[in-house]
Amino acid sequence: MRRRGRLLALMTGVLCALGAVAGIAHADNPIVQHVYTADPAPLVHNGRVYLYTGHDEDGSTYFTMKDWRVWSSADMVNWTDHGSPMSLSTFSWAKQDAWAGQAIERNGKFYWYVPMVNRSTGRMAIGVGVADSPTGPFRDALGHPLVENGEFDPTVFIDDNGQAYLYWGNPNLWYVRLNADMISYSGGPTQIPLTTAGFGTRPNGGNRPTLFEEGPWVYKRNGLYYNVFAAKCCSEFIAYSTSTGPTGPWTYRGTVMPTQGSSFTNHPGIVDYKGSSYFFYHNGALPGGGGYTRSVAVEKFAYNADGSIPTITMTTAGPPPADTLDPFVRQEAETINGESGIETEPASEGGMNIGWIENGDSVKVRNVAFGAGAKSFTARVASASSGGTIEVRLGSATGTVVGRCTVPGTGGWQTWTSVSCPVSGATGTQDVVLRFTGGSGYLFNVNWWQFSA
Ligand code: FUB
Repeated sequence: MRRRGRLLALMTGVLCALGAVAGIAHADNPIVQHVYTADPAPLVHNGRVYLYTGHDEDGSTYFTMKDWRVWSSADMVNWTDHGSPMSLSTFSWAKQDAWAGQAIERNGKFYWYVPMVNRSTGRMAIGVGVADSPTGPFRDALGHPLVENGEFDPTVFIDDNGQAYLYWGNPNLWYVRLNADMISYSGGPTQIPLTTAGFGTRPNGGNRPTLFEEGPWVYKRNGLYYNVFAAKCCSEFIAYSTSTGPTGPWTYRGTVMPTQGSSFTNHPGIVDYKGSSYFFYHNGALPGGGGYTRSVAVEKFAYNADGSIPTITMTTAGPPPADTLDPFVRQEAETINGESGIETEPASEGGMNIGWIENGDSVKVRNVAFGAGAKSFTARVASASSGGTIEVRLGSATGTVVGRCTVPGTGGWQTWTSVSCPVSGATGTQDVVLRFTGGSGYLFNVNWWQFSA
């Protein structure tokens, strides 16, 4: 993951072109800026949205994907990096291609359905990881594929009566009825007829007459079943169909997101969260980005009165904050709205920390509710070098400095200590930038931070 030199150089070029100052991007999309992400699958659980993604390797020239990633947010603008709790190595039978999946909760367990190439057959198969927490760690629930027919892109859905369904497919579209244990099924895989009435007409379709390509996302809202999918190839756009039942017949309803965004694939994920609806997708918007180096993004939208989905276009601004961020409770340093130059890694104290910090790097968090004001700032830090300084700035990386904390050398990159410094002038609701300064080379790591009132 230490691709910072290359990405930072690219980032610098783009930021200069945008006229940005001090190296931090003022856009909320893509959601994640320090690694490439693809194939978003959001899940709302206990008041938080968890986002399950794939991970495109740096410099990839194919869908070279070895692990999956988890992110979460309470406000849709600041996203916490939970690292990689599931990878190809979780599945002893998997050879390659950690492609698009989806996670769901049932009875306190989290089931993550993912496609991979089965090393003994050479075909795409769908496995299921299981965990006791939405952030894992996930283990192989079965020790073998749940289902295998050479097709991929599983989406999972539990109907109101408790019947769960797994759908997947490219070039066809399949489903099975999952049993209540979520790791077995009744009956066999069943093909959903791909009719042009159900899935639209592909121009010059040949042996793929309908628009359905891959990436189905099936859910139910106000009694209507939705199947949102990647349409046509290539480049793809996002389209949808609806039905009065979970297995059809489907009626084609049109475009959700037109072809846009420097990636020839796209992939949908939809949730309702804190009273609004959100559409997740991917594009090639990061520096160095493209069809094999993609990034996940999100837009807020509202259903039309008849339940139809409006046409949604990609933005760099993303959605407005769905909530404020509380600075008076511990916040993970890897909870990020925007960054410049940092990477993340597992922290010895648990969770992740930010690292590979050099002079001038920064992390931004949005919509921080200071209220009447903060008096001090504490950060959990570690440094195998001689440390540096954390500047606490308001608004941007060139904004007013309201606090300055000195970070000492601690004798190791995972040898943690807490440092505190006074803060003055941080009141109301503000964006906050932690800007890191010091000498040359890597300065220090940060695990978490917190203000006191
Ligand atoms: O990420 C690999 C593949 O690209 C996914 O499985 C498809 O949906 C497409 O996004």
